[in-house]
Amino acid sequence: MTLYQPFLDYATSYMRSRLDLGSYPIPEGFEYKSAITGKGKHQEEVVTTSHGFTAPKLRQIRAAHVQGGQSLQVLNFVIFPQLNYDLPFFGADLVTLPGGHLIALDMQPLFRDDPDYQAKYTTPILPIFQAYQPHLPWGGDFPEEARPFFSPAFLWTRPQETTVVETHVFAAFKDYLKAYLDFVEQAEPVTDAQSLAAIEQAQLRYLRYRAEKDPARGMFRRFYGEEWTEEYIHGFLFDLERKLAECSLS
Ligand code: DBV
Repeated sequence: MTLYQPFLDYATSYMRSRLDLGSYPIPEGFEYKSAITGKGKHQEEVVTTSHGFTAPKLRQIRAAHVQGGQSLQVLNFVIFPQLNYDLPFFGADLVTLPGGHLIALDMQPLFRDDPDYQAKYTTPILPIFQAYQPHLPWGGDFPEEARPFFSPAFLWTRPQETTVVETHVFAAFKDYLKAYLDFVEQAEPVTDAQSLAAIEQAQLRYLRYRAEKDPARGMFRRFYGEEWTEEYIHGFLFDLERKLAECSLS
């Protein structure tokens, strides 16, 4: 069993218990990808698997799971709501590298600086965030340009110990996911044209930033090559622009 498999298993069965889950198409060649890295006795197989779902109100629920031995484990898990809901994104970036663990967990806001939006989608999460702060302190160094995409309840931490990931991080992950599905349950469709346009712009802003700055790009290119990586990023991980283009063609 690898470090983040229990997170993925939990999320899948928990979502199944609360949502009417359908499957989200994964383009050919991306469901399972393997490569051998390193030389001699340092050789290691790196496997990336992809997982995708949809649900009412949620356009794409997707995970990328990278397993490359003890010192390379990644679970990147994001939920993209339908464009007629003002829901935040659920974003989890759980990363284990030779230097240690790097954990990002948040309900990423569409409108970071709008007080009504904060009151609706951040204030209810703050008690959960605060409960974990003593165990999961601020991780330091963080790209300034990424700040607009995170809420004040952003859990960003770099635990040294794997047991911290298995206990506190796992518990926080469960609490955030539960709170997110509570938001989903309560969400009402947005119908006025101006709000719909603002949501689409905010989703595109987020998506373009993530596709452009994907911190995994270097790693994926090394393992699987440039062509596979770019297609993976734009055709699966952050695919909204492609999907919008397909709609307007058909
Ligand atoms: N990050 C992704 C995807 C990944 C992934 C799709 C499938 O968005 C993995 C894989 N994240 C990943 C890896 C690293 C990070 C780091 C492999 C380590 C990169 C390295 O050190 O080589 C949050 N993830 C990070 C970092 C941040 C995040 C801030 C540190 C990067 C740095 O220091 O420059 N999650 C990440 C982020 C957003 C987000 C920037 C922006 C909206 O949601």
